[in-house]
Amino acid sequence: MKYAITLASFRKIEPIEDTLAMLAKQGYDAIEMFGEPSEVDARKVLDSLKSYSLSVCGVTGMWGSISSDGWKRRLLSSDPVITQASEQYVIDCLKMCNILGGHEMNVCLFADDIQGVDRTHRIISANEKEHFAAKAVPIMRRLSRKAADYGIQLVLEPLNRYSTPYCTTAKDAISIAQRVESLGVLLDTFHMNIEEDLFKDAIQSSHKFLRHMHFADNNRKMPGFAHIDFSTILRSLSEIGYDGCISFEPNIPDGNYEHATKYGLDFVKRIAELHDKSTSA
Ligand code: LER
Ligand code: MN
Repeated sequence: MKYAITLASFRKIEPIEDTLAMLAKQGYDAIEMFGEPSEVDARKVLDSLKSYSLSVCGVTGMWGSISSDGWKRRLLSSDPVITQASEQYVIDCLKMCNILGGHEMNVCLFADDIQGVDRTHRIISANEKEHFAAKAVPIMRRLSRKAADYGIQLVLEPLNRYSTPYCTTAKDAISIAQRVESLGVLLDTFHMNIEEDLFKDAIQSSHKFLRHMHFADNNRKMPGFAHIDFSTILRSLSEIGYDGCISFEPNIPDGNYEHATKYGLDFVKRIAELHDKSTSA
């Protein structure tokens, strides 16, 4: 298993080089570069990565409110200027990913803001979901082909309803991935905890498409700091023979991440090793 972490989590804390030095010391294998190509000097980062023997698994798309420009990134907007800019955004990220030697980029589906919905229990009907899924298919086909030119696979990530309601479950993502050649799925434990019935079922049903995992606890802290059952998740991943990255995606509200990133990584590694021992015994 390869253990990675999203650099977006550290973006506001310190220069990238300092984060890389710490993560390498703590035992991470790889990073996910944040998808802000105009802010990243990819060749400089590549030099630092080499000196710390860290690799890049891919790029985290900065969709939605995680970035000040996120609102512009709406692949399902009804405004063609916005959709074209959003597709160009993915292409710019693919170019950066390619320079960094990464092989994946996540896509999350946003459309225009829905007026008049209950923002607390935001859900859309199955018919509306299918309408947006059908709209997503040709876009994802175009972008997946472009990604393949760079040796990169796009992975569709369901988010939770409070972020965007168009693709919120493994089932939603699979329904699109089945219609797009070479599109994979990324499952994120934080979002799954809100939207899925069972972690185990969501993982098992995704086995043909699952290429990447984001790990965070139910409060977006590192695993082991709240109450998601990572043992069940890791057992389910082992049962489907998952061999992709486990990439941590924590929120780090203050600069003191050293204990959390080390504790969370060791916590997950310990559980994974226990499962490995019990399956090989
Ligand atoms: C956002 O909540 C998220 O999970 C990210 O992976 C989006 O790129
Ligand atoms: Mn995620």
